[in-house]
Amino acid sequence: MMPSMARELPAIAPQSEERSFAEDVVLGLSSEPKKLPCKYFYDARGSALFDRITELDEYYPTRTELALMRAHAPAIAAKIGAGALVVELGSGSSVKTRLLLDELELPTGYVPVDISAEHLRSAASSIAADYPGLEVTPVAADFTRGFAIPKPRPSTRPSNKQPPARCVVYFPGSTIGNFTRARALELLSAIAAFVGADGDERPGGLLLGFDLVKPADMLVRAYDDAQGVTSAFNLNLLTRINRELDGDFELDGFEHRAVWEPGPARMEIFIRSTRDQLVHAAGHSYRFAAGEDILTEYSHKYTLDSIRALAREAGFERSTIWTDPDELFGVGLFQLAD
Ligand code: SAH
Ligand code: AVI
Repeated sequence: MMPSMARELPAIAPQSEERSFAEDVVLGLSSEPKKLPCKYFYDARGSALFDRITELDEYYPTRTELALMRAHAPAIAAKIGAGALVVELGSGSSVKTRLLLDELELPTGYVPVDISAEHLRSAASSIAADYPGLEVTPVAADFTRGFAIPKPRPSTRPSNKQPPARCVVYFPGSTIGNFTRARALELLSAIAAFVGADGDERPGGLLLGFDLVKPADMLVRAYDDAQGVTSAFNLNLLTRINRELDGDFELDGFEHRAVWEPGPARMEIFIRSTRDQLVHAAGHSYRFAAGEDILTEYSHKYTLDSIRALAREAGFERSTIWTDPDELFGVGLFQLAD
């Protein structure tokens, strides 16, 4: 049960889907075609590899979103208003968050939420050290399964001692793209309910980073870089299965593959078996044919119209979107009606 003073983001996955890593691996590798949920990329090494991806020349999303935040954080903060409680989903290293916190007027607290517990703790400590007076409450959770957050302690609130004026969910990085449209709609609808909870002085909003549709060659380069960092990030999932689930994947029998699918407007990321082989993990065995794929990730790309339509369907009636001159990436502030 959630504590009485908590705000709760409900689970977007049905209870029946609350599976452990072992259960997801057995189910996914026994399916036809084989697949694994991308949230399992993020063990400590996976989070470190993702941070290296964000610095690659080919991976335009991070530097473009950072530039958008540098340019527009003052306008975003003015629209959000004073005394906001910032809840960040998939906070990772919390780098972009600093640009937002630097501009917000008297934020009531910062709640980074991430599945990668060790990485989260270190990013949260670093924010707490650099923003004295800001209450930082990390929550190590799978945000698709719902989680509760404590309300900030009265002593750290702005001097008027009022409860948070509004809750803002920050969801940067285009992590929304890793969900199918149906799941993205469920998640955004849950966020709309979360930020519009009763008792707030004014409804809050969602600050969302999303990646835009662009030519295939640029997309494929971003997900199949020359140094092989994205390949290492993808194949690390097999290393994690070997370590945590007593697996015997031979890494030299698998390769990374990144494909642009224009119909659903998404990158599809696979691990391909390069030979016929039998692999064991989590107490089961799995037969792979040469050329057989495991789907490990979708990364959906939006248009300005498609993201506005998704947000509207989720209940956000007002939207302000900022993009870079080349329209590579977008940052949108989606708000409920006053
Ligand atoms: N926000 C950062 C990191 C994006 S990478 C940025 O913009 O650069 C995606 C992040 O989401 C990772 O830190 C990963 O651990 C986290 N994540 C992925 N799926 C998650 C889930 N289901 N629940 C919680 N965190 C998740
Ligand atoms: C976290 N997520 C938004 C990244 C993306 O671009 O879809 C994960 C990633 N996968 C491969 N490279 C980066």
